[in-house]
Amino acid sequence: MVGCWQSAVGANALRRRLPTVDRRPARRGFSLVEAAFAVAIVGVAFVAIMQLWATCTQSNRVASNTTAAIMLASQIQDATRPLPLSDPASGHATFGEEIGETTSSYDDVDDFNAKTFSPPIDSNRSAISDLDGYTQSVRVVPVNTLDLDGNLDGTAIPTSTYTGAVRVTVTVFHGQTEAASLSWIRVER
Ligand SMILES: [Ca+2]
Repeated sequence: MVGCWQSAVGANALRRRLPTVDRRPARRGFSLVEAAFAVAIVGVAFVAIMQLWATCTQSNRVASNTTAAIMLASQIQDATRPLPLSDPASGHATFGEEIGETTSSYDDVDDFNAKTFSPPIDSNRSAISDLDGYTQSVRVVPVNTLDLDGNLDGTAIPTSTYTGAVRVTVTVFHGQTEAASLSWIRVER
């Protein structure tokens, strides 16, 4: 019995002296290749995000320019809306502004023909200096009341022909780039 007790004591002492075995998996760092792959993936993602951001910014800028241009075309439409097709003094004798007329004194629709406004003007014909990067270009052509889609290029019906109707087209440029165009028909009231 004594021998057995001594043997048990010896085994316990030996167990205490032995190092504990860590059975968890050994930790391993990233290799250089793995790190390089990670950097490459992050780089590609960063470039893609930057390209997407640039595209969105460009799209927003174009949309903003188009909105401003449509508004400026509408200003010409509003400016000409109350005007007759014939000059109150000279009638149909002149297609375009009469001698001595200026933007503020235009009194019929075709006075606006072949005019450009830069800075653009509002419906009261006042310059909009805040939008001086835009230009309104106006064209007025006569149209046949039975063919309102005709004379698109303005050559089929000479401006000396009074038809009782005109097509007004306003093209708005932002810098040198066309940003919007608006056309409408006006008939003699
Ligand atoms: Ca006039």
